[in-house]
Amino acid sequence: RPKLSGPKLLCQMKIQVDVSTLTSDFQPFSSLPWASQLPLKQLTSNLGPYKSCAVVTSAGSMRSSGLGKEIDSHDAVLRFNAAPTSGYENDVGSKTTIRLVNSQVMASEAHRFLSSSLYSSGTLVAWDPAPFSADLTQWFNRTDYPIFTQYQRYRMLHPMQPFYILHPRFEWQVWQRIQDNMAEPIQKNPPSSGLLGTVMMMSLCEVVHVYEFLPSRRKTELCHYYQRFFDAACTLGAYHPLLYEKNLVKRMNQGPERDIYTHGRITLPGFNTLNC
Ligand code: NCC
Repeated sequence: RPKLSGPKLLCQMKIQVDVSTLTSDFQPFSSLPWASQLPLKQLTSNLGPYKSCAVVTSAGSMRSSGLGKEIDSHDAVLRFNAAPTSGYENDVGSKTTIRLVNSQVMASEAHRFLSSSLYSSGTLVAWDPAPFSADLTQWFNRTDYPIFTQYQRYRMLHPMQPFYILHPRFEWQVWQRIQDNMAEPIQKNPPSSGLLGTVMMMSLCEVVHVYEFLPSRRKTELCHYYQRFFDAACTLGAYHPLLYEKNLVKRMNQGPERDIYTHGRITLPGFNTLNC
């Protein structure tokens, strides 16, 4: 299989991936009593467009980065799961425009998803590892974690906060982009929140800076910047095809190579700026 160049990969991503979210008119949800809790419109029609966006991974190498000011200077900032800003402002900034959470975080007692103030600012977006078919009814009957129960509960408690659920088709379309551009078969698990969020921001922003997805010179086995837990698998992947995701992002990077080493920074163009 020929290796596609960066611009070709970017165009594939733009054309073959549809950043869609669930709306209240989708079957099987439309016939359920809580359908009206789902947004009426797509995330991409309600949010943005933003000029510049920052995607802040939760990597341990964010620690002592001093990137906080730079991150906050973007028009929109995306964070993941339980990643805090309080106490880490100097390294990760304090602005949170969107938070992308996986269904495990929504469901596990430890994360106190329903009650912690960590989740209650900005726009929430959730996703769940769905069956490969991406069929909504099949998924609804067999979610990985109880994403819909938790969604309904959360919406009751925070009815005014915008809260989207990614369409399972999206995660598998991104997965397919990785697989089609790798020589070997990759594990059939969805991409990490990091890559899903990056592609989502490319559909909302003119330019996207991703921090510490490709580790800088601060690379460490510290899993998260906010926890004293060490595991190289956080950076290299186990369940998620993380190493392949990173390879793909490296090929799409339009910023200088040096930015990775010094700032852990990748520069990606928004889909709307691409002429494919
Ligand atoms: O760790 P996690 O991700 O919340 O990190 C968010 C994204 O940052 C990138 N990352 C993180 C750490 C690191 N050392 N290097 C990185 O590049 C990745 O792109 C990652 O997606 C997830 O993807 O949702 C994940 O969530 C955790 C966990 O569920 C939550 O943190 C809540 O505790 C998963 N860990 C486990 O299941 C144990 C992780 O595999 C992926």
